[in-house]
Amino acid sequence: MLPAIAESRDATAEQRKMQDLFSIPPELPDGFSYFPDFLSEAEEEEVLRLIREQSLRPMIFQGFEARRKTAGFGYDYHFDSRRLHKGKPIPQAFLPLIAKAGKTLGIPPSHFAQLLLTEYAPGTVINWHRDAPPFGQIAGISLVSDCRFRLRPHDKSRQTRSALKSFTVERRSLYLMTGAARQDWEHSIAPLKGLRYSVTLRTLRGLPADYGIKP
Ligand SMILES: O=C(O)CCC(=O)C(=O)O
Repeated sequence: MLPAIAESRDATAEQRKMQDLFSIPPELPDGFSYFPDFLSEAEEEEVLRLIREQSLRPMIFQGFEARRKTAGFGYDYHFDSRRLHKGKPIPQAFLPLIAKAGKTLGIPPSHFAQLLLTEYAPGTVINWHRDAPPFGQIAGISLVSDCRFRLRPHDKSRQTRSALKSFTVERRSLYLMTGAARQDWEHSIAPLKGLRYSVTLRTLRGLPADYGIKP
């Protein structure tokens, strides 16, 4: 009995070591920042309540209905006309969340020109893409479920298996993509295990800082 117990203890220690090894986040590209526990549980509930007050509609992307629902505010990019359009103003109720994200990221809240609310049904993916060209920095807040976030170089010749970064983005976390992570890398989300919501905040490139929200 004793050796078996010792063996099973060893196995557990070994497993823990392996888990630790796999939970070490991969080295992320320059410009990707991650803030776990950005929201408390109570704040997450409050943001969910605000999202549920909005009417999210199935997203149409290049003529097809995607399996996610969205509601966008502020500036939006239309892929057909390849132009930015000014939509409904960002609801005041989201200002405290935007201010908190801005404070954490060192971005003045007025620089955020778009607020995008997204609901992902279980099983939904986001395919490989870079965000639309007029947008600058991209911040994402995750709610309800974790997701498997992936990054790969945009340059096809560098899209090797070993260049792929795959890591968990937890519920209640905040991430930022700027610089190389925004420009030289693409991102995607693996099929979601559960319902997930995200709040995406985008700045615009090269415009004065008076186009965004007014605190
Ligand atoms: O939900 C997210 O965190 C990512 C959203 C995204 O990549 C997008 O809307 O382009």
